[in-house]
Amino acid sequence: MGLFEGKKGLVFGIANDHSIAWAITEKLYDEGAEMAFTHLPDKDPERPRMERRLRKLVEPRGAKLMIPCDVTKEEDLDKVFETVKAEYGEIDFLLHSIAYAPMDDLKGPVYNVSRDGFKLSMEISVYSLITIARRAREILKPGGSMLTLSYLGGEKVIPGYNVMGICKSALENTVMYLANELGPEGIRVNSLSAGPLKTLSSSAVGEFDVMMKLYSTMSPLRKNITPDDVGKAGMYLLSDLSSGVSGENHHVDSGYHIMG
Ligand code: 0WD
Repeated sequence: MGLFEGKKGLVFGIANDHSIAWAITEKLYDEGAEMAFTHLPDKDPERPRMERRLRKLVEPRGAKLMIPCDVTKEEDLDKVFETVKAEYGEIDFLLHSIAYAPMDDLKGPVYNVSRDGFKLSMEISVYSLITIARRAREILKPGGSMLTLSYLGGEKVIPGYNVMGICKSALENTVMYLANELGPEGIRVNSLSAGPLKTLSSSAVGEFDVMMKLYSTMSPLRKNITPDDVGKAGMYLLSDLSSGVSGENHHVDSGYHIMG
C-alpha cells in the first residue's frame, strides 16, 4: 500500500511538466494520493493554455479538480478552498510552489527595484503562503503538512537572484512563524530549499547557468539535483515520514549550502 493511499491534498504552482510542483506531484501519485490543483487563470477563455497544460499532466493520473487561481485575488482563493472543502471535506497536505517577480525588477540591481515591483513580488511569493495558510488550517487534518519552495538566495547573496532572494528570506521566516502558530493544531509547515532546476520561472533568473555549473563542480555531491531528488524529498516532507519535522528549511541542493 502506498504512503499516500487515502490521502488528499491541494497543489498550487504547476505551470508545466518542468515545474517543481509536478516533480513532487508525480511522486505523490505513485504513492496513491488524490489531489486538487490550481492554475493561473487564462486571459483568453477561448484559448485556455494554462488549464490545458495542467489538465494534460494530471488528468491521466485521475485528477478531477483543476481550479483557476491568481493568488493576488482573495476571491479566487475563496473559490479554491470552497471547492476543495465541498469535494474533499478535509485534506492531509498542501503544496505551495509559487513565486513571481517582474522581469525589470528581478534583473537588478536591488537598489533599483520599483515600489510596485517589490510589492507584487512579495505579495505573490510570500503573502500568498500566509493567506493560503489562513484558509488551509480550516480544512487540514491534525497531522497535516504544508510545504513551500525556497532557494539559497534567501540565506546568502546569489548573483542574479536579487529581489527574489529578499522574498525567499521573508518566505523562510514566514514558515517559522506559521509552524509555531499551526503546530498546536497538529499542522506542520516546512520549506524545501532546492538547488537550481531548469523551469519556466528559473529561466528568468540571470546567472542561472553559472549557478548550475557551480553546483556541479563545487557542491559536496559534485552534481546538479534532478527533479527526482526534489520529488522524493518533497514527498517525505508532505508525508507522515516527517511527522516530527516542522519549521524546517530542508536543503535539497547536493549539499551546496554548506560550502564557504
Ligand atoms: O531552480 C528552480 N527552478 C528553483 C525554484 C530553485 C529553488 C526554488 N524554486 C522555487 C521557485 O521560486 C518557486 O517558489 O520553486 C517554486 C516553483 O518554481 P518552478 O517550478 O521553478 O517554476 P514554475 O514551473 O514556473 O512554477 C511557478 C508558478 C508559475 O508559473 P509561471 O511560470 O506560469 O509564472 O507559480 C505560479 C505559476 O503557475 N504563479 C502563480 N500562481 C497563482 N497566482 C502566480 C499567481 N499570481 N504567479 C505565479
